[in-house]
Amino acid sequence: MADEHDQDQDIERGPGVGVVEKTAPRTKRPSLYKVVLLNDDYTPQEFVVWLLQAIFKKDAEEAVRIMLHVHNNGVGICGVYTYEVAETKVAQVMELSRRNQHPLQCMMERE
Ligand code: TYC
Repeated sequence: MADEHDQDQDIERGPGVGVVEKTAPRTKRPSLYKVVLLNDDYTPQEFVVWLLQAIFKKDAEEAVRIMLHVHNNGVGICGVYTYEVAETKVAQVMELSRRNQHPLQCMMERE
C-alpha cells in the first residue's frame, strides 16, 4: 500500500516511475508426517479395519484396502498429517492396541 510519502515521491519522479514493494512471506508450510501401520501375525484384521475407521476416518472400503495392503506388504500409510496430529493418532493407535492386548505397532515418519 502506498502511503502519503510514497505518493509524494511518485509525483516528484513523474510518470513511469514506481516503487517496488515486496515483503518476504512470513509463513512456512508445516512439515508433514506419514502415520504408518506395521503388520504382525496376531492383531485381528477386523480390529485394524475398525481402528482405521475410528481414528483415521476411513470408510469401510478404504479401511479394508489399507489393512490388506499392510497385511500383504508389511507396512502401509494410514494418512499424512502435521506433527501434533500425527503424534496424537499414533498415541491413540498404541493405546487402543495396548488396551485390547494386540501387538499392533504404529509410527510416524517425516514426509
Ligand atoms: N496380519 C494380521 C492377521 O492376519 C492382520 C493385520 C493387518 C495386522 C494389518 C496388523 O497392521 C496390521 N491377523
